Formats: sequence, structure tokens, C-alpha cells
Amino acid sequence: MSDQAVRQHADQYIDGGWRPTLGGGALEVRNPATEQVIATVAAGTAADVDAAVAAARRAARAWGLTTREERLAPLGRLRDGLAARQAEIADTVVAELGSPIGFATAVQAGLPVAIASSYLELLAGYEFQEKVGNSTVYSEPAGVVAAITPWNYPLHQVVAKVVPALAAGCTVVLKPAEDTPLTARLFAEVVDAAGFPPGVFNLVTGTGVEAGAALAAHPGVDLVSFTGSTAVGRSIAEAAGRGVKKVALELGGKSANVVLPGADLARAVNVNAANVFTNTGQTCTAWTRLLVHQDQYEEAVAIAAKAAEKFHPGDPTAPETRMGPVVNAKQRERVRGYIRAGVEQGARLAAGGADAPDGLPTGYFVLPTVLADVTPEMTVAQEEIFGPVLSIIAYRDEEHALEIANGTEYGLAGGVWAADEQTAVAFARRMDTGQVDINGGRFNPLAPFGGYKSSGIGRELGRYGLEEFLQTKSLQF
Ligand code: TXE
Repeated sequence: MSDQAVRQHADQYIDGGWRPTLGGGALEVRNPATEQVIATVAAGTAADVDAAVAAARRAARAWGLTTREERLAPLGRLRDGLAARQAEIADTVVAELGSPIGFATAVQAGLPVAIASSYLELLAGYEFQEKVGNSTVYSEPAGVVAAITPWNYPLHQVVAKVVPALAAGCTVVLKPAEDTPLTARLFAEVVDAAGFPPGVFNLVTGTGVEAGAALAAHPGVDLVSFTGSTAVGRSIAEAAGRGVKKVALELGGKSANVVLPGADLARAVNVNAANVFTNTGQTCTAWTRLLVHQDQYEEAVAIAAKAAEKFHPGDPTAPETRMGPVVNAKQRERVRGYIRAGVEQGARLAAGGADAPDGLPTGYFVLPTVLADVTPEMTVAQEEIFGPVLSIIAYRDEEHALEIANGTEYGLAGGVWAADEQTAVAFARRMDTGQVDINGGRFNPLAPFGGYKSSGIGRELGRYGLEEFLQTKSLQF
């Protein structure tokens, strides 16, 4: 790609318009499949964050007092705008994240429209006021929200925070991940066209250490909603604690998929492979640990290794590609480092490995990897890898499976497969995790999403997601 093709965006969306960054710096955006710089965006500074928070603060009172109908109208146009621009959104996610076009269209562009629709329905029916004895209790907006989002689902992560925040009557400053600011800019264009009052939504692009940290610690922010690494989540929680701000954290995961004896092993393993290789393993809920009974162990390994073949990485713009690159060079090295660590600690490579895939000399590609003979204490069984790596662990009996499943610092998601639902539910109820799919499950946008233990604080989606952005006031009579 020639230099002329590199789009330069020096502005940010603040106070209802596109304004030049006060700092003047720029961040490069790279296509992970080609390693080429495709655009630059404004590197927002603390001064940009100040301007955005000030705008959000000015808008907060009036927006917080709007009726639900006054919020439903622009939110409906926002949802329709996202739906109308799905093809462009998918292309942008392909370009800056490397998602295969099929997945980018169906999930990266499609899911946020469904999530926005679910919040429109909730807002239409939500009771913001109730009588409790001699009191009236009002659910009021939390105020100015800082939304800090990661790159793995660039639009979904934005929509899952910004839409419920706006629905609740909050105003928002969004700081998206530095790897995927173009999708966030597109979102801001859609918000702009939807006709919200100035300052209700603001976008500051920039690095985490500069723009992100300034936003999380800003005294003008009432609530910080963050999705990202557990390490950064801890620092955000500390800053929020000092400022006595509300905080919602969606952090890492090391989810276990447990196949109990009597379950459909082939289906459970194939679904697990698709779950972990889709989006190149860059999904916080990914079932990165497959737990199978020791008597079925080799059979499971063989099925998983065969399933991995279907995810050989390739050009994300090609319709037949099922797995693209990881997001950047740092993540590629990190993921390959974990694969090497696994092998050094005694895991067996049943598929993939740390080598570059054949035929792909450029791009941040990693092979779909299946590690067998993994034991619960190995690094690959404890730490979030965030790449296409499935670790298969043998268990002796149900108690042993439960001990392994619960034996990490995380607790975000999981799966249980059993011959009957009752057995699966009984097991799932003992898992220290926020969400469990029974025999494969089906995604439900109204179900709460969030973590136990170090996977986070608070919930997204559905009524639970809306309520994160509310606080209560009671009037006594
Ligand atoms: O995350 P970061 P990275 C995990 C996953 C991955 C690892 C590193 O294991 O391998 O994190 O990814 C902003 N103050 N997840 O480095 O740094 C940053 O700009 C305020 C899991 O990309 O946590 C971006 O907008 N903000 C995860 C956001 O935080 C800061 C999704 C996330 O980036 C900041 C992504 C700071 N000091 C990564 N430092 C999930 N739960 O889905 C960074 N940021």
C-alpha cells in the first residue's frame, strides 16, 4: 500500500463535533495481515481528555433529565445507523483487527446491532421509579462515564458500554484501544448522525498510558467501565477507589469446558475448537481449557487436532478464511511464547506450534494449536494466552474436574456437557464463574455477562448491564 493510501485523522469527536487534537501527535494503525500502516489517528493527551470530560459534564444534567422517549429516538437512529453501515464496519474490522470477512460481517458488525436493539427494548419497558413503603425510589443516571475498550471485538465492546450508558441517561467519553480506533471513529460518525445533544458522547483516541490513564483518574468522571487486561483493570480500580468512582471491570478469563462422561464427546470437542480458534482465540470467554475424562482423553485429543486443521490461518479478506492473524506483533510473540512454555513444561503438541504458518511470510499469524498432556499447574493452564491455543487436561472424576475448573484466578465463562441437563446444571452451579453454557448453549443478549474472581466486577448486557449505569435516590414522604 502506498503512502498516499494512509488516511490521516488528526481529529477527535468532542462536544458534538470533530476537533483537532490539542496534543498534535499521531498513532499508527496497522493491518495485522499485511503489517502495513493503513491510517493514523490522533494521539489524544490529558488536555483532550479534559476537554471531552468537560463537554460530557456540561451535557450530563440535561441529558440525565430527559424522558425515556427523548433518549429512545436518537438511540433508535444510532441502532439503525449501525445496521445501515454494517458492510463498512466489517471491512474496517477486517483491516484493523484481521477478522475474517465472514466473521466480521456476522459477528463483529452484526452482534452490536442486536445488542443495541436489546437495549432499546429494555429502555422502553424499564421502571425507573418505584414505591417502597413511604418512599419513592428513583433510578438515576450515574453521571459522566469513562468507557475504555479493547480491540478484540472493537464495535461490540463499544456498544456494550456506550449504548446502555446513554440509555441510562449518562454521558460518555470513550477511549478505544489503540489497535482499533477506526471502528470507534465510525461509531462516532453514526452517533453524530443520530443527533444526540453536544457532549452526550465524546471520543478520544490515544494510548492507554496517556489518554486512558488520564480518563480513568479524571475527577470529572463518575463511573469507569473498562474491558481489558487484569493488570490494567487493577490500576483502574485503584484510581477509581481513590476518586470514589463506580467501576465496572470486564477482565481476562481462563474458561474451562468440562465434558462429563456420557456427553456427546465429538460435538463437545468440535464446538470447543471452533470456540477457541474463532477470532484467533482473542475472546475473553474462550474455552481455552478442555477438561475430559482420562478414559476418553486420546479420543478427544485426536478430534481436537483434526478440528484445528480447518482453522489454518489465511487472508482475512478471503471468504473461505476461518482464522486470521492476531492483532499485533506483540501479541504474536506473547502467544508463541506461551506455546513454547507449554512444550518446555511437558505439554505435547497435538496440532500447531510456535512456528510461522507455511505460505504466510508477512502478517501476525499463529498456527491453531492444540496442547495435550497439559496439567493444571502449567503456565498454559493458568494464564490467559489470548491466542488460538487449546489446552486439553485429563480428569479422574467429577470432583477432580471441578477442582481443575475452579483452580485458576479467573472465573468468566465455561461450558458443561453431560448426558442430561440436570447433571450439567448441578456441575455448573458449583463452578466459580459468571456464565456457563450447557451442552453448547446459545448466546442470549439479555443474559448477564461478567466475571467472578479476578475476571472482573459488575455485569454487561441485559437489565444487569443497564443497571451498572444507574444509581438510586429515595425520597421519603
Ligand atoms: O490490553 P490492555 P492489551 C488481555 C489479553 C491480552 C492482554 C493484553 O490477555 O493478551 O490483555 O492486551 C487501555 N490506564 N485482554 O495490552 O492494555 C488500552 O489503551 C487506562 C483481555 O491490548 O488492558 C485499551 O484501550 N487505560 C481483554 C484497553 O485499556 C489503559 C481484551 C485494553 O488494553 C491503560 C483485551 C492504563 N494504564 C486484552 N493501559 C478482554 N477482557 O476481553 C492500557 N489501557
